[in-house]
Amino acid sequence: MEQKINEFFERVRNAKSIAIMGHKNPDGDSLCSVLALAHLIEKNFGISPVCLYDGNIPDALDNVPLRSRIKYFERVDMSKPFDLAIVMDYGNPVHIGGGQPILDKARFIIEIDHHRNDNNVGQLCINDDSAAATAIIVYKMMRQEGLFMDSYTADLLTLAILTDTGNFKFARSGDPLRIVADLVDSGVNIRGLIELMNNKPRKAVQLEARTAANAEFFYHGRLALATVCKKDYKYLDGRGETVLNLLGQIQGVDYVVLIKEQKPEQIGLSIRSRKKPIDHIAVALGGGGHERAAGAVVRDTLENVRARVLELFKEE
Ligand SMILES: [Mn+2]
Repeated sequence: MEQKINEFFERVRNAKSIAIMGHKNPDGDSLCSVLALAHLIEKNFGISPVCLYDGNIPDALDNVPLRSRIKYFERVDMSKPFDLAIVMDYGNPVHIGGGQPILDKARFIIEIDHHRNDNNVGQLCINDDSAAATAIIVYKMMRQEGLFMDSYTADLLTLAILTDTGNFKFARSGDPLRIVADLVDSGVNIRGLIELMNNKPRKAVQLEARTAANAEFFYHGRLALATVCKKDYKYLDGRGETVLNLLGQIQGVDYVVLIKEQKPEQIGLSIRSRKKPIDHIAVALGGGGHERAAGAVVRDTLENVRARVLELFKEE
């Protein structure tokens, strides 16, 4: 790892153009890790990376520091290849989305990720699936290299760790807490950052509440299944984490699945487990993720996907 990080900074020093992107439909870790790394590179190496995204950025992330420096991928000049393309937090090549042509042309590709992934796209991979967020890897890279960190970087790294660990709930080691403790000592205000993200449209929160209220329960109440249909999907802000959290608080519920009809015959799934790993279920549906928080996108009808989910959970 140490050597890979050295190689990373060597390549950054020699690059004249850098593009950084996260996964499609960015979440807090994806967006903030991209911005934190770009800002670190700019402040420490004097080169300003282009930050790219594809899909929708949730309104809850509108107030993230430096949010305005991230560009929609279609607005980037594709005529010249980038010396370095850095993909972060992407998990699976399908999540690169519209950024793929940039990778195809780039002179060198680096990935920085904390998802389990056997299908790497990077020529240099700084991956650690024991890290609770991609931002944890960025923090370690920053410290190893002895980089200067300002309050933007500290806020962005904290936001990324808070969102991906569900405010530390999913921490599997002391790392996220130790790192955020260090960031707080350097001036980060956790409460202020959480308040920054309370920025969802009213319709989004109302939809989340309604979706949770209409959930169905299977297998003696161990599986909670909630559905967002096509006409409501446009109001959903992000993945529907609030729905997953609410249903996961119910006595006896071990698994929560949120089914989202993104388009006719394009169904997004978010799967959470309070006990056993369930990432194999996401993999069986063509997706992936973490042991207890995974997802997939399936090209099929809502009814068929729902039936497959119920079938897969029969064994659990
Ligand atoms: Mn992440």
